[in-house]
Amino acid sequence: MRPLEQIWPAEFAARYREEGYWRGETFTSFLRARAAAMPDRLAVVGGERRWSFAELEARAERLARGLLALGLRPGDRVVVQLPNIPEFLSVVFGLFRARLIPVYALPAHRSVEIVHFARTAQARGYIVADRHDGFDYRALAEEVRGEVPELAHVVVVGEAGPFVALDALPDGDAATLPGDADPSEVAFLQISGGSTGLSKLIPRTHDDYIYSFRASAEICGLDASSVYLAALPVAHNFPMSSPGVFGALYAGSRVVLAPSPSPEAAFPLIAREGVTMTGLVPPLALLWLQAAPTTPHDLSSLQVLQVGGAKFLPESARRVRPVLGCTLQQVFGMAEGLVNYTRLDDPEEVIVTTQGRPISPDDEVLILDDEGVPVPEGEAGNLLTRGPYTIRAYHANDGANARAFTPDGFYRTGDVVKRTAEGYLVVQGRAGDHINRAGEKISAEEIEDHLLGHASVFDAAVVSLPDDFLGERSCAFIIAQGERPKAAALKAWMRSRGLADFKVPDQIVFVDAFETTAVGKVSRKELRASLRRRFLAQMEG
Ligand code: OOB
Repeated sequence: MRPLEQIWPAEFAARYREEGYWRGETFTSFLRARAAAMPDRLAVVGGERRWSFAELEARAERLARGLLALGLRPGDRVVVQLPNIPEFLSVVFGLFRARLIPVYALPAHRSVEIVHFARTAQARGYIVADRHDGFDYRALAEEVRGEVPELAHVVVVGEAGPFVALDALPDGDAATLPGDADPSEVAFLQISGGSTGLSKLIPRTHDDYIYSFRASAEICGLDASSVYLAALPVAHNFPMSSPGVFGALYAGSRVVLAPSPSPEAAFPLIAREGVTMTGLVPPLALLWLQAAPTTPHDLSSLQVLQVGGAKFLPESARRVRPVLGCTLQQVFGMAEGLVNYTRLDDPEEVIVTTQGRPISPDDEVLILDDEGVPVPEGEAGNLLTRGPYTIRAYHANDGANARAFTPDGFYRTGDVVKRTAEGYLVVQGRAGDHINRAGEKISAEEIEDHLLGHASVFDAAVVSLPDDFLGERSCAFIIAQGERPKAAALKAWMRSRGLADFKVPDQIVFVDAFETTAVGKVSRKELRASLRRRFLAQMEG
């Protein structure tokens, strides 16, 4: 396997530095600077804990020493699977301090996903919470370690069981701490939405990622008086860096971590902490719009509500200002890089009808037809992009790299967009076959592969169907062999395989056969499209 790298050609790297996008900062250097400049200012609030910038830095430093004393070595990959608790931040800053490389897993991931991340990243460590949302991550860690013995060190926030407690890490020696990272080094691996097959690993450098959240914090108007609520799981790129918890800390703002994005959990926190900004996926924004008019909690501190991860329809977008009394900001981004924002002072019509424009003047955007020719202004086409914070390659995945990147380094996003005369993007849909279920991306292919592992499944095709609440839900069309299994039993079987819950098909439809053409089997893509079309036509009929 190649070493962890993310290489921009020299002339691009030189330009990005010259333009001042890449400033040579690292996660460790920026936290150190904030802790020195504003040691006592409150940085992180979660549960009963309230940590200042100085305390966050001191905790990160202690963890860095402890993790090295445990036997991890700079450069090792460590899968981090933590919910929205303050330790998420002390742990990742601790990893950065020790030059360990976090691999961010979502709390919803289960053994199938974690084993895949651990193997692909060749991870040696795994950091989990003891329990969260009724699930025991120590049991998951035992299962994963059964399959990936190289995962030598499991560290648990809370009751450790058979593993090492975060609070009981050995006392390492400060002299063992490495010097600060080279800012052009890969700082962590993020998880791709998984457009085809299993999730890919996205290597992001200090230079490129810090630029993306520093510029995001500016666009979003964050400063030391701002209070950012992380409502979505912080391991996701949106609440992590758009501007997310990192952009907020960079700007000297306070980060408040919500245990859940539900109105019941988030509204009291908004009132208590004076939250000024937060980000949601569309289905949650709808729930908030429904709950806000009758809530006893004072939401008047909220100035900006960001919505992104999936398309927010204009009818819903229009309700944000009247109902919540704050500005809507649409966010269209991807873990691979490019992030677009509507600007806070844009006309309301632009805010409700577009998904914003790129962060950087050096974000290059191409909108091409299927032959690779630019479409006329205002028409829909495939979005490709290249720029100072968009990756040039996935980690150790030549096949995906050949498909996802052009020879001159543009990333094929798979999204179909239009561009307005003012340069704002309007998302129309996408070319690929993934399901965007409330912002969680599900690869049709990955789910089909699992279904084919069931003895009673002869063939399966997974498609997205429109859903009033989720935006899209997943539907598996299945040809059974032998007796048709019960849909509920099939779903339970999928879960028992160790697949994240959000990937289990919402709906299962048994069919006798799939279409074939005279030349044999149609492509999976056409098959999915035609099953979807016929099913929707039947529903309407
Ligand atoms: C965010 O990142 P990912 O990596 O989970 O998913 C990226 C994909 C995009 O390619 C697009 O298909 C879809 O999610 N998407 C949207 C959208 N925002 C993301 N589709 C329509 N409208 C939007 N506003 O989802 C992500 C990363 C950073 C910031 C925000 C979202």
